[in-house]
Amino acid sequence: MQHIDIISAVPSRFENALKTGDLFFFPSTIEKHTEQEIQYEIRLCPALQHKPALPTPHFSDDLIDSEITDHTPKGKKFDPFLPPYNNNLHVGDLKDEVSQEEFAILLNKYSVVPQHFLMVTKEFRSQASPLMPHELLQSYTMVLSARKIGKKIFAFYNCGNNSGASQPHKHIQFVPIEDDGPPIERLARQAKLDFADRPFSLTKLSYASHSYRFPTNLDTYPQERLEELLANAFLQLLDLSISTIRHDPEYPAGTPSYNVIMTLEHLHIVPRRLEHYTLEKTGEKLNINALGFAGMLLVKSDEELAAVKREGVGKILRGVGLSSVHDIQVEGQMD
Ligand code: B4P
Repeated sequence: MQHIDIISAVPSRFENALKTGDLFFFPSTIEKHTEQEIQYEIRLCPALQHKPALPTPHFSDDLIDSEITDHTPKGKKFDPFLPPYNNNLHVGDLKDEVSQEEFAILLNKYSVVPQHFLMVTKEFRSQASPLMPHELLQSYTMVLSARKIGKKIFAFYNCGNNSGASQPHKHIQFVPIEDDGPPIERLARQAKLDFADRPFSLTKLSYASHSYRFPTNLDTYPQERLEELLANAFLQLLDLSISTIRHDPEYPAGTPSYNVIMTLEHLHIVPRRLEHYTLEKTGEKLNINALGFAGMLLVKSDEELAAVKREGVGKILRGVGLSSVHDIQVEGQMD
């Protein structure tokens, strides 16, 4: 299937899966919340309290499908991202012609935002592994194809044990954007850059984040050149994230965790230290994924909403992220 066909099919496939009961939709309300001149979005979704609990797996680079995720009724372990797929959630397949890697496009079975979908590797690959050039290319082409038919989406990837991911099988997620992009994008757009092709940091943020601005004419790039640019941008941001992590003597051992956010205009990587933030008064754990670092928090009760506002989104994100150690705009490959 072509990217445009996938994007065009998602709305009707979403409605159908909802009707057949193969997809669960959890209604929510959004509150805008401003701190230090940054406008965050806090989504209150009490219905998620009734989402079936899926066991938290351990991530590793060499996981095999028999070792992962939840259990079927017979007690056999089960990976929801391996074929055969539920026909009502499976929108279609994509193939990267150069690497020959195949992906399945699945509707998010537990959807908070309508038309949220996933691109999963057909063969098991680890969610703790970095995005490969062809995965960046396929993701960006999806975002670009949406724009070509008047739709706005962005991609995110929760990488590693402490990134907020709950599935260890490699999956990149896509969600529609309602207005002019997620909060981090509005901030990134305001950044004045001295060097167009170098990573930069958003200094208003309370935590380390590394961003790269794409050239405005990426839609005219031939595939090979586009893949090279995306891979290069990703590597520079990943280098900076690893370098940020190396400044933290208490960083957990093992493969580093980080969140990736890809919009039409920017790529962002946010290194992660912890999966959950523990709320001070209640001791409850708040799960933060890449959407949290896009500036979109998710809470499941009025009490959690009040606690998040009381403690502050900036403090919460800093709590699960790292301190910024790099200059505003730097060349990649720093110590
Ligand atoms: P992960 O990378 O593993 O983790 P996640 O997005 O943080 O979702 P999680 O599963 O931890 O759910 P949570 O309660 O935090 O993503 C796995 C994805 O696969 C998820 O989207 C999951 O729903 C989906 N999935 C699982 N089993 C599936 C199956 N059999 N078939 C197809 N898809 C399957 O959050 C609940 C939901 O809200 C998640 O979708 C999450 O992405 C979304 N969300 C979180 N913050 C949000 C925000 N601020 N705004 C809107 N949505 C938000």
